[in-house]
Amino acid sequence: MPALKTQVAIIGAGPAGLLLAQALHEAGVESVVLERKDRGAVEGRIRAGVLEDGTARMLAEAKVDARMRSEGLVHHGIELAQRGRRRRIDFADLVGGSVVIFGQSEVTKDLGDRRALVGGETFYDAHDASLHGLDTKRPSVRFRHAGERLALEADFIVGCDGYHGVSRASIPAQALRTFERGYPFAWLGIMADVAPPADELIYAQHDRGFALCSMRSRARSRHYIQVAPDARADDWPDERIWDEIALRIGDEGSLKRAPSIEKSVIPMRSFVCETMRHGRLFLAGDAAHIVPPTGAKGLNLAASDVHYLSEALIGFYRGRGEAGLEAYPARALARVWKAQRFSQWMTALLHNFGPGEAFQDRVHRHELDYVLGSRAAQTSLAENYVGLPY
Ligand code: RFL
Ligand code: PHB
Repeated sequence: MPALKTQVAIIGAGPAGLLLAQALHEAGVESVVLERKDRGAVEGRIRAGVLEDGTARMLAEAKVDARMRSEGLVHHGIELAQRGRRRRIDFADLVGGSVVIFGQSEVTKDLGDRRALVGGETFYDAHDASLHGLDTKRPSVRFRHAGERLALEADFIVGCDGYHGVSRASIPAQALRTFERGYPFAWLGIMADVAPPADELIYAQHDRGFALCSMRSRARSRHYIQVAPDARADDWPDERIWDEIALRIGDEGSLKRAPSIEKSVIPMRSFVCETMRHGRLFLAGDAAHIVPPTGAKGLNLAASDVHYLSEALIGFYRGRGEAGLEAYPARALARVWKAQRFSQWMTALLHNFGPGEAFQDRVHRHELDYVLGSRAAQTSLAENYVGLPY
């Protein structure tokens, strides 16, 4: 079996894997990225839309921020709607921060282009990856590519292969420490080429369930509504979705409708794998943790993991030993758990948990009342939404 060699083998060419590869490249550390899908499939995924300042900074350091700066929309606040009444949370006034609206698919395109430009090796369509020798100083990944069986030897393997990837699954069960909770609802997302109803995002609590009006640009809307966990997109014709959004945000005519260009059901889960290191394997991004999307934290946590891990790997190659690598899980998890707390809080605040949870739903309605009337509560929301510092 032909053996390739590199310093860091990265599994997964999503935002975590590509950002890590670029951060390492800028510091002169070589990596090879293995991705099971083709490039078009990775870049076609419609997912995140909100970038924290820290994520924007990481993209700048990786030299992939030009389009985000010119095309991204800087937002200094969000709107919260309660049974149709809307109120602005002013990040600039409360905490002096902002976020950038720029789609994950655009981020991955720019990262992919940069990787190609600097000549970094990426194997798309790399199948059946398996991890070996994680307890040794020379771990390897075996995989299949273009009909050939190949092996990639490295000093370290980093699993950036998402929730369903092979990396976390390669850690022996007795070594894994995981925490998980589910939610009794899902989101139905709709994308349409039409102007969004407001300049900023609208997060709505309503007796019929949560709604979110987001965007990818001034001409492309991305909206979500809370649906039953077993809902199917086919059961929701466009008009039914638009009607629900209008009702839940209390629209008075600003919501413009257009045919959907994408429609999908998104499951909700909170998950943390505290075993972010096992021997010479490290996990980053969705491979190690999932948040419900309400707080817009998933992609941003992938970026902060990459910040901590790239710093540790670069330190190792500059002769600073393994202390940074050993400290990686604790440093990353301190931020991950705070984002888990915030995502769970935003989710509970704005969704209906159903008839069995009537007491809690009542409390959350009054909690939103409290948030809308309290500068202290709004400051905490704003501080977490724009992203805790790292
Ligand atoms: P990804 O993006 O899942 O990438 C993992 C990559 O690994 C590949 N892979 C493998 N490759 C080789 N061999 C294997 N065995 C492999 N198994 C898997 C996969 O093909 C894939 O290319 O993980 P990564 O890089 O950690 O990035 C995480 C983010 O994608 C995710 O956290 C966000 O999209 C979450 N999220 C949001 N995050 C935000 O920060 N702000 C948001 O506004 C936001 N909105 C969202 C979201 C996620 C959503 N969905 C669909 C879950 C909105 C939605 C609707
Ligand atoms: C999105 O635009 O896809 C989006 C925005 C904010 C969220 C979740 C998703 O909280």
